[in-house]
Amino acid sequence: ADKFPHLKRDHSFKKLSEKDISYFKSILASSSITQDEEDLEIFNSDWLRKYRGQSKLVLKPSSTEQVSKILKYCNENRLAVVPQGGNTGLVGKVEKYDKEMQKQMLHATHNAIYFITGGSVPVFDEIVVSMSSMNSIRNFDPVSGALVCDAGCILEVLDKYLEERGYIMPLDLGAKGSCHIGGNVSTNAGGLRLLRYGSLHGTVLGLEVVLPDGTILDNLSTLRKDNTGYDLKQLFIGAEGTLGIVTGVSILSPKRSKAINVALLGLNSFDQIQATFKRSKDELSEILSAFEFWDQEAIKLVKEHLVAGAKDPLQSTYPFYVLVETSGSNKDHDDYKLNNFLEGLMSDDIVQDGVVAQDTTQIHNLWAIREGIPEACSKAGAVYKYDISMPVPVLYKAVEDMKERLVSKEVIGDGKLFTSVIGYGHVGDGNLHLNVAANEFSQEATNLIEPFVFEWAAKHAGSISAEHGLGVSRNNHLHYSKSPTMIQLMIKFKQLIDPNGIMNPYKYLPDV
Ligand code: FAD
Ligand code: S2G
Ligand code: ZN
Repeated sequence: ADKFPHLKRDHSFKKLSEKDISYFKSILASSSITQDEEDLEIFNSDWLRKYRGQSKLVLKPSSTEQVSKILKYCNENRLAVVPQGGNTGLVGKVEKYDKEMQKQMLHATHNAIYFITGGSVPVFDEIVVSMSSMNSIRNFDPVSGALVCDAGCILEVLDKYLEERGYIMPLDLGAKGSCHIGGNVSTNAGGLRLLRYGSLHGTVLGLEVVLPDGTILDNLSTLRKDNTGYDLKQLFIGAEGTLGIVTGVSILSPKRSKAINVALLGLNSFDQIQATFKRSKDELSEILSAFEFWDQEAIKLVKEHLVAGAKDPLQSTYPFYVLVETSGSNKDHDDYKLNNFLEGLMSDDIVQDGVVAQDTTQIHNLWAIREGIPEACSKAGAVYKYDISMPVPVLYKAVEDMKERLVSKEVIGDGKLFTSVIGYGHVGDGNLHLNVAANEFSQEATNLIEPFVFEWAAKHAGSISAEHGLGVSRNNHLHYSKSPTMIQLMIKFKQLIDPNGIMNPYKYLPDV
């Protein structure tokens, strides 16, 4: 809480008592209860080990019924709760660090400085309900591809399970090795495959959710069509644990394509990226499965920090790079289409250079460059991260306008507050990851970027959070992307479903 001085502990929430602990001990195995200070550490802090909650208790239920009993008790006793998945959620709050602290953190974990919400970390002494013990796969239908599993299943584990059966998870994130499908659903995660398979609002067929009063909402349908009444599951997709705990997920998994191709292109301008993107939709359309971009600052950092051992096969720094992936059923057909596409781009001088991966190792290496960018950025020092969406034509203008602003104020460059402005992201989703690297975090630096970046998004009909959600850092900026009418309706929903406000308090909606 010291990190968010504007937040005060809500005293309508009771403090944990021995009576509470003995109740939890009566319904959970002792191995599902963590009270030891040391052991609490990992649940009380995010990837950075920088942001600390003060939870005195972590519960790890192993069944939906146990989750139901926990919430029923917490609701009746006004005990606040934070659901936790893989604890990789990203909606950060810039903190003031001293240089020493920064250095430690670079190696704290994953070498990554992610300004992580604490969306999944307590702000005060909320009870953490970790879903890590609910990680069973319940059912898979090899005809439809419908997978039903516990919310605590790790995304990569599910993808491997499906791979053995010729199917694929319809989402892929850099955090796949740690994040849970329940956390993905709760943050409505987008990621690298959204262009091909769409959002979780489309691929999730049903959810099992425990409401704040302990009611179990069993909507674990595997039907592709069910038009009977309000589509209630949609409310919980992206709710970030503020309306209940997702305990089960039913998701439609597509067939895994046999023929995968990946090409890396070097280009001179963002206009050329747009022209390439439009052509890829014409010429690769049904086999296009990813279209990611990054700029020269990004590749410079990846090379500088040799992240993921990534090497730049194009051997020179173009102003822009594009990674195009196709996924189809016939390698010869796809090779023909992709080569045609690339030849056309080269002969029309839209692309300066290009390389097509010749085998799975080269495919992995090209993806390693893209997936290594966040980590490389974090090694650039103190990185302010903004995950914004806007119409594709202005996608890179956000980077240019930010750079121009910092140059005009003479605050970027050697010995200045900021060192670089970096742009990368999911072109097809109109989703830019704008990173502003500073020498250190300070209110002065923050004030130079915020609210400018939020105003910019609003002015360009964009969103202040494309895929990472709100957490504790975007909730008070929600008005840049949602009208007062919509925010009021969200508050009404929250009050209806969670009248005692015990679910993940202090986050997601504006502070009252
Ligand atoms: P946590 O971080 O544990 O929780 C996230 C939120 O969901 C919290 O508010 C928590 O309270 C809530 N929650 C978690 N589980 C449940 C549950 N079962 N029921 C109710 N509420 C729950 N995101 C993207 O969208 N696209 C990307 O490309 C992407 N790449 C990433 C790359 C890296 C390296 C990292 C670290 C993160 C990335 N992310 C990306 C962020 C992504 O949103 C999260 O990693 C992931 O979706 C959250 O899953 P988790 O299990 O870690 O959830
Ligand atoms: C991505 C991951 C985190 C970040 O790489 O697509 O969503 O913003 C991001 O660097
Ligand atoms: Zn992303």
